[in-house]
Amino acid sequence: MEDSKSLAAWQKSQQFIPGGVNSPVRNFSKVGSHPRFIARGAGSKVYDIDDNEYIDYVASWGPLVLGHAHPSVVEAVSSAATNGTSFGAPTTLETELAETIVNAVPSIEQVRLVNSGTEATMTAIRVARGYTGRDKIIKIDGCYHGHVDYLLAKAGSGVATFGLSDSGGVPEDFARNTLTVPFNNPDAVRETIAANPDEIACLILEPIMGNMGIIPPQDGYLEELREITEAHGIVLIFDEVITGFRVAYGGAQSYYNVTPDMTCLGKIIGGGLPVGAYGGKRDIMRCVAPEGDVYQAGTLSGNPLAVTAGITTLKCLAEPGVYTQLENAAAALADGLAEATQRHGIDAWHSRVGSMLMLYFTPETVTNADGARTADTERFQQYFWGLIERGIYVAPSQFEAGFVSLVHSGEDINKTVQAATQVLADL
Ligand code: KE4
Repeated sequence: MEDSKSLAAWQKSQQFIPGGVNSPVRNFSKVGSHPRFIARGAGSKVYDIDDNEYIDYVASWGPLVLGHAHPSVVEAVSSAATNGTSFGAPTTLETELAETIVNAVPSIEQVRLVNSGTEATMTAIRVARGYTGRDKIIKIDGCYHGHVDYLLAKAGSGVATFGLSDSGGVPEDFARNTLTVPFNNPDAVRETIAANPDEIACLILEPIMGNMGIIPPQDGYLEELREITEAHGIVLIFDEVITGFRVAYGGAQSYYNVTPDMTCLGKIIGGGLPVGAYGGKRDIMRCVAPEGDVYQAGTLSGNPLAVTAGITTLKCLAEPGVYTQLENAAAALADGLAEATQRHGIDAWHSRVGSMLMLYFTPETVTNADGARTADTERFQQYFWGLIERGIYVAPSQFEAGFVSLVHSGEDINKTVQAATQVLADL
């Protein structure tokens, strides 16, 4: 496959940007080569600067549930830009997006817009600490909540991909208040609380882990976390940056019918432009400045272009039948991959919730991060390159998720299954 232009672009970008990329997961070093530089996207496809076409399942790591360059989003953002790009003053667009989120997400009575998922999770924890007056937090081994100093302990996504147990540059003292427990283990949460009575401000988790592949909650797990945290006055925070508007219009909390105290959002609510959000019960959000004393701010928070992309995207997702369409397309892909691994006797664990899925090269059952870590990443590397060579673009890491969009056609799915079947036959 021709990739000389991407190679040259990467050699140049490394002169000016660490690792040649603005986010580590985009670097292909863990799959043994250089990244493809993307020229454009259209629908379910992306095209690199060597003019190779790929069916895209990275979807910019989740936001592009409508596919690339959706006409409604492009038109709305282009039109908004003619009115100016930023004012540093309130606009009715922000209220419109906030109202849409409040009406969609069960736990959110008030919401603050920020610029990224990291800002959302960082601030939600600050609010929980301000609301409870407590310092310690519980996170789940393998969950990734952005590059917040005290949340990089045992994180997923790029931290797991690059085998970093946590991150350099984070003083021990910063991580001291972060307690980590395994996913799908409510007793570990009970034990941690018992060992730290009245000291824990919040428990933050991805209700469906999407940064160690895809790991769903086992039956009753989220309900137990809700009970335990309620009983101890601990703020339960669902990090729905990936799952929000992805697995259901109301996110994982409506999919599983469990209501947290606070929710973090990102990705889809920006429609591919930078938007994050944190929200929750009014009596908690009352802590946020200028009403309360918990400070959070942002020059471009609620940016009119980004908010316009988000509003337009959520309007499309509110249409009837959208999540059934996503479910059917993703199920067809998952069934095809499962049949292919079975046919070729490949040890694999398949995981999917709605339109997010992952194939793990392991004979084990994956119910937590340790299960995900049993996966054969060498084999994943071969699988990844086999797919790239056949025009299928998946995340360059076993510890990420695959995303199906509303514009992945039956032909796309069939082509993907055929390509994967050929690759798996050669593994
Ligand atoms: P951002 O700061 O990257 O917008 O969001 C951080 C974040 C928070 N919470 C969850 C559950 C997330 O998945 C993320 C970011 N996800 C990664 C990929 N899994 C973003 C990709 C990247 O780091 O470039």
